[in-house]
Order: sequence, then structure tokens, then C-alpha cells
Amino acid sequence: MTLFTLSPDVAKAKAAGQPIVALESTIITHGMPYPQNVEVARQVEATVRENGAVPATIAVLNGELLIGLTDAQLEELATAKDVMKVSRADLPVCMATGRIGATTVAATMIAAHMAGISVFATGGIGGVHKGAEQSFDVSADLLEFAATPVTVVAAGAKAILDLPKTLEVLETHGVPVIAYGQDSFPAFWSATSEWAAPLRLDNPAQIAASHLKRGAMGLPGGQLVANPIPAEAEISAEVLAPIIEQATAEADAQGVSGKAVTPFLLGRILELTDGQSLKANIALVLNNARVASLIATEIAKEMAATQ
Ligand code: PSU
Ligand code: MN
Repeated sequence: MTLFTLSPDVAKAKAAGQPIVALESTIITHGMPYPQNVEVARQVEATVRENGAVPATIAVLNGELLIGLTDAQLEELATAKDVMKVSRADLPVCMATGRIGATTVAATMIAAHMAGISVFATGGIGGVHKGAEQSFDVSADLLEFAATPVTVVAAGAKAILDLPKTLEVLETHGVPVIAYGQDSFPAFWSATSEWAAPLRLDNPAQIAASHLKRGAMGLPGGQLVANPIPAEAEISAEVLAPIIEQATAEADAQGVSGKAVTPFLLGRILELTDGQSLKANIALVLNNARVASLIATEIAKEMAATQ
């Protein structure tokens, strides 16, 4: 049974042992408006290439799980209607029914691992939502980190989430949360938060070494590398707090639940910040693509040396 299809570029890179960075697609279909979504997806791929790795954007088109998209496929996904938001639970259903699906962090980790890709770059991960003690809204992303051995570079988690509860769940599941180059756990639009990250590493080689050690020890699960947004692109927590509060209140009032919560909040915050949040989002995604490429390069070097 064919489970996935590698793009020609990704197949070539795999055969040559070149570093590859997986990229998710929910950020394209449910995280940003058209046409910025496809422009950003192209910029992210270019950044990966500039930093010495090969990009593999992951999505489902007509039921086919694609590891690496052509430019035409990227455009098709970015403009498609009725795209499924595909997490662990949805991926086989989306494939079995021939639909179009955009992969979340969890599903992208699963697909990357199946394709032998160790590193993945995104914007922010899903986490424990505010009010989770009532709603029980905890993203499947968190449990995926405990199960699937992929190192994910993200800018921490958004302030729409409950950051301390998100960190607690990751700790319970034995997920290494590694701040890159600082002590504080980054909060997506803000480089720092009031919470310290449990771990800190300052260079890509150490992150690669720790990824490989986990694998060699047979520990299931991956690593979360929390990479702060570049200082010049930050939006202060004070500016965002009332906007997040308003968006969250609207979601509650309108009874938004389940998978729809994160896209709803992201869309409202974009409107309420007049697009400022999108600019910051783009800057941090590009920065994550860069760091992920450096980590993937170190892993590829190490694998070549030990073969
Ligand atoms: N957080 C962001 N931007 C995003 C997402 C989360 O800041 O685009 C997307 C990612 O694809 C993530 C998914 O995996 O939303 C999590 O959705 P949920 O909270 O429904 O698990
Ligand atoms: Mn959820």
C-alpha cells in the first residue's frame, strides 16, 4: 500500500543524504489569508534552501499524502475550498476519502517521520487553551510530541493558549522543551514570556546531538525547540492582551469549539491588529525555517559521519 509520495526534489535529497526540513500546511489554509499564505509558503521554502536544506511542505491532495509540493500544488492547496484540517485522527480518513487536507503540527510530524525526515519548522504549536478546565481543549499536537521522533522548531506557543498548562502537559509526557539561545519560553508574537523554558540550548549542533541521542536510546517522541521571534518583529504582550481577550470572548459567545477554535482566534486577531499580527507571524516562521535548516544540516552531517 502506498502511503505517501515524495516530490522529485525531496526524493533526490533523500537519496543523496541531504538535510530536509518538513513544513506544515494548516498554517497556509487555516492560519493566513490568500494570497499572503502562498507567498509566505514560497518564502519559507526559499529560506530553507538558502540555509542549505531542502523543503518538504506536507499536505493531502485528492487523498494522496504528498511530501514536498510543486509550486502548482502549493497554489492549489492555498486556493482550495473545503480543505480538511488534518490532525492524527483525521489523516487516514482524509486519504481514504480522496479529499484535500492541510496537516497540523501533529499530522506533519507523523508524515515527516514516515518519510524519514527528522526536522520540521512551523509558526506556533497547538497547546492547552485558556479555560481548558471547562472545555478540555488540549491540542493533539502535545501528545504527538510524546509519540513521534521529530524535532519541531516553533516560536513557542501563542498567548491565546494557557502557556503554563501547555508546559505542564509537555512535562508530563516527557517532551523536551528547549528554548533556543535564551532562558525564557518564547510566546510567539513576543520573544519572551514570564515563564522559563525547562531546557535551553544555544547551538544547532547540540540540538541535533540530543535528537540523535533520543533516537539511539529508543526513546519515543520528539523535541520542541522554542525559537524566539526576532526582536524587530515583536508585538508587545500589553498590546495583544486585550485583543486576545476580545477574540476569546467572541469565540465563547459564538459557541466556537473543537478544531474551529484556533483558526477562529487567529483570524480575529489578524483583523483586530490590522494585519500587524500577520507581519510578525511571517517574520517568526522564516526565522524558524532558518534554525530548522541548521539543525537538519547538523543531523545530516552526523548521520553521514557514522555511516
Ligand atoms: N498555532 C498557530 N498557528 C497555526 C496553528 C497553531 O499559532 O497555524 C495551527 C497548527 O497547524 C497547529 C494547529 O498544529 O493549528 C493546532 O490546532 P488545534 O489547536 O485545533 O490542535
Ligand atoms: Mn483543540
